[in-house]
Amino acid sequence: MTTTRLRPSHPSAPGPRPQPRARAVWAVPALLLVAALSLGAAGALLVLAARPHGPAQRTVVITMHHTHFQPAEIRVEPGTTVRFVIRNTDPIDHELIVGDEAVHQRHRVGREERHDGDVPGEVSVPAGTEATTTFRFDEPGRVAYICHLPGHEAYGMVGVVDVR
Ligand SMILES: [Cu+2]
Repeated sequence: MTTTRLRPSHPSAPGPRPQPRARAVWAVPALLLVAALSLGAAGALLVLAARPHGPAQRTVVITMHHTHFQPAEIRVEPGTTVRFVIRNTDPIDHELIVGDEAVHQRHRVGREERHDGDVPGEVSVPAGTEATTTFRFDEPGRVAYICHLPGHEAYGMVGVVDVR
């Protein structure tokens, strides 16, 4: 954009008048301003197109305390990917399993000792530790999260994600 014209070596030699150069200096910021405004509008349109129903990603902190989930109910919009950060403040181990009824039934009768986060929405949380797992909620409805260690569901270690 900037063009530098070589001046004659002698300072008093006749050359171009300063007037046209001053105009060019003004033109540069004006063009940059227009470019910035255009990019801003385009950026806003891109964000709107990518998020038709609000934020698509969310972090939810869940505390395990006295063999209960806090909170025991959260609400998300369909299409949201939730990153669960789960803090076990109890002196005993817990787990968080989120999924449909078939998933929960499988965990009620199965004997999987550990969930190290390979499966989305299934994670063990040893006593006094914190773990994370990510799960995407696509369809409207109610999706449970449950601790399936023996006796914990019956004791009330159950929560629900209200997707709507
Ligand atoms: Cu538990």
